[in-house]
Amino acid sequence: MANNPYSASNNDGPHDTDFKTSDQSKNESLEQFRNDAEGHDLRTNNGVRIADNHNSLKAGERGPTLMEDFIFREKMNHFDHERIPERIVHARGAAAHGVFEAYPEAEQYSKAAVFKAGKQTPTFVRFSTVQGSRGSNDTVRDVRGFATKFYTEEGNWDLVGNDMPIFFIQDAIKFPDFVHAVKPEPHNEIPQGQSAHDTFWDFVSLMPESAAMVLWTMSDRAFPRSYRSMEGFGIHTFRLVDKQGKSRFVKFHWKPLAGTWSFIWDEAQLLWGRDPDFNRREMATDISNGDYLEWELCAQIIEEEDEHKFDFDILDATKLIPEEIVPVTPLGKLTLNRNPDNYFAETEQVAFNPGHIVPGIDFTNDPLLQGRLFSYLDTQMLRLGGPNFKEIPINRPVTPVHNNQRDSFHRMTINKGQASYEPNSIDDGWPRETPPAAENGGFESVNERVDAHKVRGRSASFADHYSQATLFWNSQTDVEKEHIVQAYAFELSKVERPWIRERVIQQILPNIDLDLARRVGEIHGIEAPTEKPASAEELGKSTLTESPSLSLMARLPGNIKYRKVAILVADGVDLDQVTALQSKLKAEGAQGMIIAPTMAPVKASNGNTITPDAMLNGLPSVTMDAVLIAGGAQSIETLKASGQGRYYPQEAWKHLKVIGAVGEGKDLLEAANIRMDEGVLTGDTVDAIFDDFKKLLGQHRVWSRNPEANTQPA
Ligand code: HDE
Repeated sequence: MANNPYSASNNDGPHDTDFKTSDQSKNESLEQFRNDAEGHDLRTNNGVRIADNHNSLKAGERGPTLMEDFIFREKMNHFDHERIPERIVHARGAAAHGVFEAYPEAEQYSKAAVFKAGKQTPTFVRFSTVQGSRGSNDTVRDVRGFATKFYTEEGNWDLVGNDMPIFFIQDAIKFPDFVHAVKPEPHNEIPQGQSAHDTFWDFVSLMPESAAMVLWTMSDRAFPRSYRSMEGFGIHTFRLVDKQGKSRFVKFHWKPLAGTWSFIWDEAQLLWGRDPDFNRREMATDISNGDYLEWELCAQIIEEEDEHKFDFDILDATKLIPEEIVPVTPLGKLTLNRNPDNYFAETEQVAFNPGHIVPGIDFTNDPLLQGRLFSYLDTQMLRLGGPNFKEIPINRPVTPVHNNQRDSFHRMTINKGQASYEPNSIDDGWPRETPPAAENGGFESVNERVDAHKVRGRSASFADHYSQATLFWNSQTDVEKEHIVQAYAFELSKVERPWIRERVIQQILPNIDLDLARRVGEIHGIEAPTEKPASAEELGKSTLTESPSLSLMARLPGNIKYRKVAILVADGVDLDQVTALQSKLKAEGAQGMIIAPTMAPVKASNGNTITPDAMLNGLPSVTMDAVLIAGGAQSIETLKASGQGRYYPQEAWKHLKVIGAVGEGKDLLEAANIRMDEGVLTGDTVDAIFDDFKKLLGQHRVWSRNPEANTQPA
C-alpha cells in the first residue's frame, strides 16, 4: 500500500489550514437554515400557494372530506409526526448560545485550538433536569445537566457535565438499573420530577456507592436558584494533552461568576405551581435583556505521576478531588449571550456525546465514562432517527466535513465523485488523512499501555463508599445540615415500605454520620445505631476532615448582581422612594420589579403614574430574591387590606428573605405580623435601609432566621 501514490498514508499534513473560525462562526453557519416567514406567502411543502387555510375540501358544504385534499393531508400528516422520543434522562432542558474565550494559562496544558490564548469559540449549552419528563417542573429536587458543545476549529468538543461533581454509580453497567429506579414507577408513572418514592430509595439503600451523591441531592444544591448561579462539573477525570504530547489528568469545573445560590425546599415546591418554567424563563429573559450568564471553565490538573497519591481512585466517578488538595486553575470564560431561535430545531435536536473530543483532550479508563462513550451515540440513533443526526444544523461542526460515510435516512449532503472508499485513485485519494501534530493535526489517542487479564470486577481502590459523603456532611454549615436532615426525612416519608426506610436510617446514614442518622431516625421513629455498621474498607479514609469549598454558602459572591427584588406599591405610593429604590438596585446590577395589586397604572401620591411589572399573584414572593415596601399612607392601607398584600412579606419572611420597608411600609409588616429580626429593615428613607439591605441580600438569605422560621406557619 505504501507504494500506492493514492494511499491514505501518502499524505503531507493538514489540507484545510486556511480554515479559521470566529465567535460568530456557528451563528453564521445556522443562517442558511433559518426560515423567516415575514412577507412570504403560505405554501405547501411542495411550494404551492394556499388559497384557503380554514376549510378542508368537501363533497358539498356539509359532506365528507375528500381524499384528494392534498393540502389537508399534508398538513395533518406532518402534525401527526411532530413528536420524537424525549431523552430517556435529562428530557427537560433549556439552552443558549454563547462564546468561550480561552485565557493565556490554558495553552500550556492542551494543544486543542479551543485553548489557544484569546481564542473565541462558539458554544451551545443545554441545562436540564434528570428525572422528569419534558413537561415537568424546573425547580424540582434533582441533579442539573450542564452540557456544552464547543464548535472548535478542530471539530466539536462536547463537555457533557452535571451541576454536582460526583455520580451515583461507579460502573456504567448499573446505569439502566439506577435510571429505572429513579424514574416514575413503572406501574403508575408516579412520581414526576422527584426521587421521593420506593424504587429510588430501595435501589440507593442497596448501593452504598451512591451514598455521597444522594447526600448532595438531599442538599440545597438540588434546586439552583438560577442556571447562572450553579456550578458545573465534567465529573470524570479526563486528560489534557499539550503540544509536546505530554498528557495530564484533569477534572473540569464551571465556576459561575455570579456565585452559587439556591432555593430552599418549600420555595422550590411552591414554584412548581406558580411558575413551572422559572429557570428557563429567567435565562431567556436575562439574555434578551443583555444580562448574560457567565462562568469560568476551570481545571484541576494532576500530573500523570501523581495518579495514585490520593485517598481514592481518580477513575472512580463517585469521588471528587477537594479543591483544598488540588486547586482549580481558570482556563477561560464562557458567556451565554443568545437565545435559540427555535426550541425544537436547536434545544431538542442538539445531540451531546462525551465521545466528541478533539486533539488535545482525551479519555481515561473511568468505567462510567467508558460506558457513556457507547450510550450517547446509541441513544441519538433512536431519538433523532439514524446516523445522519450530525447533519442537523445545530449538531454540525463549523469545520468542513469530508469522509466516506454515505446514505441512510435523511441524508442532506450531496457527495460528489465516484469514490466513497479509501485508498482510491479515482478521486485522487481524497479525502486524505492528516498526521498527528503539535497543532492542527489529526486525532491521536494517548499512547497508554494497557496490559491485563480480562476481568468482570472492580478495583479494590473503588471500595471506599463513605469517606467523601462524611467529608461533604462535615463541610456544611448548621443550616445546610438542617436542610439535609429535613430532606431525608421528607423523602423517606414518601416511601411506603418500612424496611426501606429502616435500611436507609440504620445501614446507610450512620456510615456517613451518626448524628445525621439519629436526627433523621428521630423524625421517623426509627432507632439509629450508635456505631457505624460498614466495614473499614467501605468507610474509607479522607485526609481532610472538612472541605469548606463544598458549602454553597462559601461560594456566595457577596454582591447583589442579578438579584430580582419586588417593590410593593399601590395607589398613593411615594414615587420618589420607588425611583430611588429602583435606581439604587440598578446601580448594583440588581433589578427592582414594581408589583401592585392590579395591572392598572398605579397613581402615585404626587399625581404621576407608574406601570406595574406584575400583580401580586403574577410574580409572587417565591419568584423574587427579596422584598421592598415603598411608603405612602394610602398605598400601605390598600396593601394592608389585601390578603395577597399581607401574604407577600409573610411568605418572603418564611423563606428567609430580606425585607425592607420605607416610611409607612412598616405598617404593612405590622399588619402581616412579621417578626422583626436582623433581616427585616425599616427606616424613614431609602438611604436609611439600603446599605444593610444590600449587605444582607449579598448573603442571599437571612440564615440566622432559620430556627425561628421553622416555628412559624408562614
Ligand atoms: Fe448521561 N445520558 N449518562 N450522564 N447525560 C444522557 O444522552 C448516560 C452521566 C448527562 O442536554 C443520554 O442524549 C450513561 C454522567 C447530561 O442533551 C444518555 C451514564 C453525567 C445529559 C445518557 C450517564 C451525565 C445526559 C440521554 C452512565 C455527568 C443531557 C439523552 C454511564 C458527567 C445532555 C442523551 C443534553 C444524557 C447516558 C451518566 C450527564 C442515555 C449510560 C456521569 C448533561 O445517552
